[in-house]
Amino acid sequence: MLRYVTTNPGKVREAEQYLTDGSVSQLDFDYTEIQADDLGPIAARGAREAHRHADEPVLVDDAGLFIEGLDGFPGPYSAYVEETLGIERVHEIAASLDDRRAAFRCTLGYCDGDGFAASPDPVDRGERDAAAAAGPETGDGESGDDGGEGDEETKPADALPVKLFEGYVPGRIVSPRGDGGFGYDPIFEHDGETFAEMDTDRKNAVSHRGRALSKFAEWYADRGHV
Ligand code: ITT
Ligand code: NA
Repeated sequence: MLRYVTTNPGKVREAEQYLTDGSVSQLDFDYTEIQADDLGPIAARGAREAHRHADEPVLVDDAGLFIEGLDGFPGPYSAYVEETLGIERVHEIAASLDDRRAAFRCTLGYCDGDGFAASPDPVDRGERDAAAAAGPETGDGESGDDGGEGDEETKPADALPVKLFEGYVPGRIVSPRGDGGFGYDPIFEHDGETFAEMDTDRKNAVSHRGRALSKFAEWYADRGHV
């Protein structure tokens, strides 16, 4: 059973469209989010931790809002900033900027504890695409995320490979509109609509999470999973 690891029910609603075969279920587990500039190392560490916790194949989902005029802030700190400042304040800050362009990014981290051994063909097209999209953090022997903190470093499980899948969507920060979605959706406009004005299908068709999930779903199916 594949576990989609998140504490966020909004993410689950979106992921359900891609993980529909009945062999996937949410694991409500709050893995440690290490401090890092990129989402990749956070997702990789989280995937290993969640796999150790669940002892099942896991998919973690780390996302963030990156505002151009703030050099990418809040980025990996998006959850903390949403809790502390709130999205209205984030909008106010962005409204004072000349450049209100922003992007959502999502990084999925998959870890099954056996190096993806289920695959009949380890170098299939999906894996190459994901590797190209996810850059040097991707794939077997993924490294660079371990800053040397904590005793987990020395456990063999830390060498577990994690496969990363990334999704990105450009947009701009606007005053809040709409009541769908979750998180920063009301202040993120793409193609004239905020994400909170879109239903789940429409958001998935263009969103960071939708793109990452469709890459994952293609790769997962290519490896012989239903
Ligand atoms: P988990 O870590 O348990 O999955 P979370 O909500 O803390 O849940 P993240 O750390 O990935 O998830 O979220 C970072 C922040 O970005 C958080 O404030 C979310 O509400 C927000 N966020 C993530 N995806 C989003 C989306 O598609 N639309 C709007 N906001 C989003
Ligand atoms: Na989180």
